[in-house]
Amino acid sequence: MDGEKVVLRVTPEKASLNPAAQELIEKAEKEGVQTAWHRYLAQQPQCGFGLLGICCRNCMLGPCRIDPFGNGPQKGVCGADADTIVARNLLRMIAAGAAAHSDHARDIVHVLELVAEGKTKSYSIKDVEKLLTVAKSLGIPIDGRDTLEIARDVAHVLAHEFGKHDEEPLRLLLALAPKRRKELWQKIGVMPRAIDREVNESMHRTTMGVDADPVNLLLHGVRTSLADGWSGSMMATLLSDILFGTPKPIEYVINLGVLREDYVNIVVHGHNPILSMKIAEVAMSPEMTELAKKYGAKGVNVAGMCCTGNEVLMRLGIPTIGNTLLQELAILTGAVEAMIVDYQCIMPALATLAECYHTKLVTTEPKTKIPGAIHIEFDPANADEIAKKIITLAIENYPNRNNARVYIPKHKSKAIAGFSVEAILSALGGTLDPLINALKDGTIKGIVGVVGCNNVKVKQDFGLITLTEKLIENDILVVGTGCWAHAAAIHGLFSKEAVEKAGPGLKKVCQALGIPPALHMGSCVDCSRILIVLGALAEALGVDISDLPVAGSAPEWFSEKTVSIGTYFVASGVFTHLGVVPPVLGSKKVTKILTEDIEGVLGGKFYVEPDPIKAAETIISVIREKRRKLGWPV
Ligand code: SF4
Ligand code: MSK
Repeated sequence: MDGEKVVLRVTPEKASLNPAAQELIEKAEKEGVQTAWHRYLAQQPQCGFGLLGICCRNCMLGPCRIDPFGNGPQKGVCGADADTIVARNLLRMIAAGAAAHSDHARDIVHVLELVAEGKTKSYSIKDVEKLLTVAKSLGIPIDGRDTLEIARDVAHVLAHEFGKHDEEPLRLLLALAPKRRKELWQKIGVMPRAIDREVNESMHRTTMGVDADPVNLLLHGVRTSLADGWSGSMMATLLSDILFGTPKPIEYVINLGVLREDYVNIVVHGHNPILSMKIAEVAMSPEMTELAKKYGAKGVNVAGMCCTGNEVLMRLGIPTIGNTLLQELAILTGAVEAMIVDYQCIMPALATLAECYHTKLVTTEPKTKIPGAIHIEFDPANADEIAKKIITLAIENYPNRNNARVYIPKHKSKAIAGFSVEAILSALGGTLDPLINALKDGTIKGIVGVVGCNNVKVKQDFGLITLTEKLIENDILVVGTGCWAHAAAIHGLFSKEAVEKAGPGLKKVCQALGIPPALHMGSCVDCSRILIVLGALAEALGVDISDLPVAGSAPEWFSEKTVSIGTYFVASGVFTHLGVVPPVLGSKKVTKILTEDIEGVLGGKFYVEPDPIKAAETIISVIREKRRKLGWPV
């Protein structure tokens, strides 16, 4: 592997809480194959300057670094100090995360436009009602108009949001964010004007010789993140619902045990449903089943991975492997004929790993090419043909499987997902009132949104599950997205039986509504659904989001996208926990702003705590305090 021998040993029980992952890490060690856990060990010790955020290579006067102990240089060649460097680096992380979510949204806007203009037959409008709601909120006339005409207007208005030049706030944000928040953002000058503009300005401000004021830099980080949460990610969610259907409660099966020995296994990995929904649909066609039989398999089995897995399971109940640290382990089973990827969270290591087995790694996006992978460009105007071509490649690869090297762990769990805002409302009988009443009388103490990722620095799923269990045990409803959702499903928290782990109040509500105590709201862009719920609760109660007994948490985050999510949560007034320390400790000033001062301005702040139990206890006390201030029983 990579010309490197595996000399570092990973203890499976310490690496992951997931027994299926443990079995495959052991297989990796036996077969001399590296995983992210091995490469993490090989990286030790990781760069202390990087961890503290005090290295800068934004120009070639540098690279520069600040001595954290005060014995060496305290300024870069240009004179930037630790505060400036840390704030600039953080802003670049936010911008990258916002860019990822929003570029994903741009691709979906493009498909809606193709559909509206009759330029693709591969996609259609699945949720007309949602299209009309979105059109109305954007001020687009709907009466007596053809659906496709309305769709075209929606696509054009939203496409304009990326690059518009005026100073007006983003229209989706104006339509959907609660009044008090909008007034606050206006007052402090962080209203986002155009999605690309805020990302672009982040890059401009952080290049050498522009913005050196940490507060000014961080405020632009807030503005950029708002362009993501209340517009870019929001757009991705709304348009995915319009094109592929708004999720409803649906059952599915999850964990590495969903791979099937006698089927052609295709894993869809990445983020955008445009590719994965089409692969899932075409793979289930009789034509593809017949072809698979010709090659000796019983059929084609599509399994989801990471957030695109969430997209397909939320709408089709497609079996799912799970979260991001399982991506290499899926190939390690020796039973995956093809892994088909679009973008984000795809480890370049997959290509080398695929070569060790018979797996074909197929990249499909011009912006995601990986040396060693097969590149078949996906074109939404021609989606069915391309999907067929990719699936055929996988089927033809089935005879190359080396059965002697196949090991599929048995572990899999049943789960229930599909809790869009509409599905939650429908479970509540069409109005938020039952939830509001349960919050007010203390049957449910609060709501926490848990998001994002696994990180090799944390035992896989341990932070996510420990925190979630502690919260539900204390009558706090947990909602969430992304890789948290996969962990919660694998460890049984999305099953009906999970109510037994909930406190008495939450248990009563969940039993009455027939829902689990932790709700799967979708992929990482679907954190926008959490914003909608929070906004609706605040408006209904006549308070600000920052007054609500709610919090956010990312116990095992790694991605720049999570930095953007965390920032728009805080900007929306939410107390937000991070379980992995962000690279800001090199500046006392920036650390203090983010974890203390910002609360006085935005009503939310960051709180960093690696121990999930301590984090849950703090979140519980924050929720208790918010309830006390509202005059609700604590
Ligand atoms: Fe060094 Fe300043 Fe250039 Fe950064 S921008 S590398 S601190 S000289
Ligand atoms: S896939 S961003 S590891 S949640 Fe959205 Fe999972 Fe985090 Fe990627």
